[in-house]
Amino acid sequence: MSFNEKQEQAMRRALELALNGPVKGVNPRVGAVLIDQSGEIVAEGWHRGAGTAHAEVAALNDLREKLAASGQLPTDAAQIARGLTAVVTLEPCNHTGKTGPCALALIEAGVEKVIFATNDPGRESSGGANTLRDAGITVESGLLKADADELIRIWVKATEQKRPYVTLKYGSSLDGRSAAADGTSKWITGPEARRDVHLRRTQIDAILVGTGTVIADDPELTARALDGSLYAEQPLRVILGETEIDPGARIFDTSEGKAETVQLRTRDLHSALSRLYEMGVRHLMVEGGATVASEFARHDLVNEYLVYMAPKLIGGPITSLGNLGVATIDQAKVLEFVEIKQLGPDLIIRAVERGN
Ligand code: AOF
Ligand code: ZN
Repeated sequence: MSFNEKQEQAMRRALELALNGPVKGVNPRVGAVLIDQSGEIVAEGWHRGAGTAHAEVAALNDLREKLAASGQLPTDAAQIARGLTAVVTLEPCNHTGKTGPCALALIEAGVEKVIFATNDPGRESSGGANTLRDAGITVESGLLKADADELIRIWVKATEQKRPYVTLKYGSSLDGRSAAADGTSKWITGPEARRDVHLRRTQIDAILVGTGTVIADDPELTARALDGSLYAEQPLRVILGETEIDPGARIFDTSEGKAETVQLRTRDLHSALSRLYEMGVRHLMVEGGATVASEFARHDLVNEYLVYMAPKLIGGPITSLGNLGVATIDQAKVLEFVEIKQLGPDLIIRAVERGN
């Protein structure tokens, strides 16, 4: 295998390591490996979530432990990575946040070269590449960039837009209805779709519904298996709107590992999203009802539509979305499908606004 192929293999390993990190939270998933001059991996690390060591530091710690275990720790213990190359999925950070700057840690450890896949979009944290170059380290970027970008797609979008990435989720009949004329709507889609919704709830930071939905449906808004048992990962529950909610509502029940619930007493979606971002929410799932869902869509605050479509026809007046501010067909919101899959009898459709 050529040296270039070994570098690419090292980056693939770093991408794989990154997947060990949490899918949600304020920090991205990042993986790092250290390779020697023949391209062999000598140490590995990944970021385990906000407040813990960054991937590069985790890899340096791994190296230190391995050297110590084999009695090879150099006398100048600071320079443990002399001559090694760091292969990282994200540009090493340049700032002191909850942890120190990775660029500095790599410089101090004596690495010779740094290869990273994609840039850090954070305004404060970016600039690591330049710091490394200024210290005389060879820096290359762009190796397997597309894979690294896909891995942190949601986090990057949220960071750039300074508000949570919004997934708007709704269930719908083939003809775009969410309920029958009498308002009944339970189980339009089947158990496979329901299971999928609940699994996705474990992968997001927060789930939002309007006060109307809380009053009408008294939902629990937890992430549960089909047998009703709670998953370990639960999203923060968010109620949007000014109407007072009965403190006895199921959404306020925090027993048995159920998440906290907050009510944002505002109708201003921008301020609601800013507050959620400040609270650490990077991926928000908006689950209804139709009024809240339509408001998010109308204000172009939806990054991704997640539709569970049942092969049923309901007809009548109760549609999944209401007024979107589309007065004439030229104003229709044009989306593109990025995923279509059959789940039992139903379809799951993911769509994004073009260029979003
Ligand atoms: C890296 N390696 O493994 C990660 C990075 O508050 P802190 O100190 O944890 O810094 C968080 C920021 O650092 C985060 O917003 C992102 O820009 C970057 N994440 N950088 O060099 C890592 N997780
Ligand atoms: Zn860092």
